[in-house]
Amino acid sequence: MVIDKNKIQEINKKALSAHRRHFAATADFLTEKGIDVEKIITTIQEYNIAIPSWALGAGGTRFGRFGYGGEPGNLTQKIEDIGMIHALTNSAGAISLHIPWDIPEDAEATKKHAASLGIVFDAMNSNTFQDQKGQAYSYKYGSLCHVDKAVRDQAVAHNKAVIDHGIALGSKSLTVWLADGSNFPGQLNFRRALNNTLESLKEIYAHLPEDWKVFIEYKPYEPNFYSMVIQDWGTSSLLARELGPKAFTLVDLGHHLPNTNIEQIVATLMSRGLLGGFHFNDSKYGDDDLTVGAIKPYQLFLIFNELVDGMENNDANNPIPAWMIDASHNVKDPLEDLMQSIEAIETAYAKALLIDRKALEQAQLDNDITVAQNILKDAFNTDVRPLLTEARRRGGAAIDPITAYRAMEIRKELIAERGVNTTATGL
Ligand code: PSV
Ligand code: MN
Repeated sequence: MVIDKNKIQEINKKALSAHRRHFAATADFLTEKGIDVEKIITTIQEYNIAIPSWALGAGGTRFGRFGYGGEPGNLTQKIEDIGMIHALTNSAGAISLHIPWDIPEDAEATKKHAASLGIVFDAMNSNTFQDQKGQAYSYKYGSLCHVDKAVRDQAVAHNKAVIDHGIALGSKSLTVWLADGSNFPGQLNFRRALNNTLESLKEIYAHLPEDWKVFIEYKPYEPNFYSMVIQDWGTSSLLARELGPKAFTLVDLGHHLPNTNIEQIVATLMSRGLLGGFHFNDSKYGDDDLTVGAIKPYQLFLIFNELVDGMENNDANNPIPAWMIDASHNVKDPLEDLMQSIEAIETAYAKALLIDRKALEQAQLDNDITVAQNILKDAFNTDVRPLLTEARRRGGAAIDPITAYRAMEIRKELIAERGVNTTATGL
């Protein structure tokens, strides 16, 4: 299913005059404060967030899964879904594939199809956390860290194959997340597990084309509950350093112990040129994978404060991070959920762009804590919705994506087209 862009314009008409008034008032207010409104709109208009191919269906927990109806049953339909999100938001022009969940049958045709909807291929994700049909060895006791070289070789070969799929699609990066670890003390020799992992990663790294990057994702627990081989950003960045200039750390917001200061991790990594990518989601307890901004929007804003600061003062030559949503939704329409996440990410980004950085620096140099704190609060408390709406409008997208999505009855059409019981691949 492809959205007729004229329909979006038709629906926009109803909301246009209210938006114009709201936007004019906001733009006046911000311009008076010395803010370059046009620059923020352009930045947001050009911003794209990759959608993971595994987030387009309903997620589940280990207790069960409730299908949503009309879920995409193959990669072509997943790309169509992202095309719709992109048409409505003008911000989802990239897809991130998980292999083997989404092996393209015909890479050239898949690439063409995606391009026709304005979508490029972002990071490729390998999967050595599940056993696949016909696989010679099991990953029950680990993959890249395994004590048996034959298992490690199999996992390395899989990662190389994922890179090859990515090359065919025009991707430029590989994300490696390992479930490797142990459930009980004594199960693993930590040093051996880490060394094996590094040696395996070196082989994968050697397979990367010149212009590719590898992102190493960390996670403190789950599915292993005593230790994870790559448990934190320290371990990840240490591995990246040992691998070479194409290796970076990837921060998934849900992969931290409660109350971790993620914004400080972001600043530290960027200051050393080691932040490669981001997986956005939100959480209250653990790796809850909730809609971005649903629980801790201020934390997200503080993270973007560091991202903007790091991008503007890029002494360490940190690449622009790869942005991706990595959320899951058991009870919400996945497409609506993803659009909510996009809105939350762009809201935090736009607010971070409002921060008066000169004044903040002065307050910091003066040790004026009250003023420093208020500068951040002032930006955070500003309503940036009209700027995001204007960015969407100028990009030909919807003034209000979810209202338009519902007005067009897209889910109903998807169910009619694909059926109620289709299941998208993923977790
Ligand atoms: C693991 O929790 C993770 O965040 C990794 O990025 C995986 O690729 C993804 O989730 C799988 O759903
Ligand atoms: Mn992730």
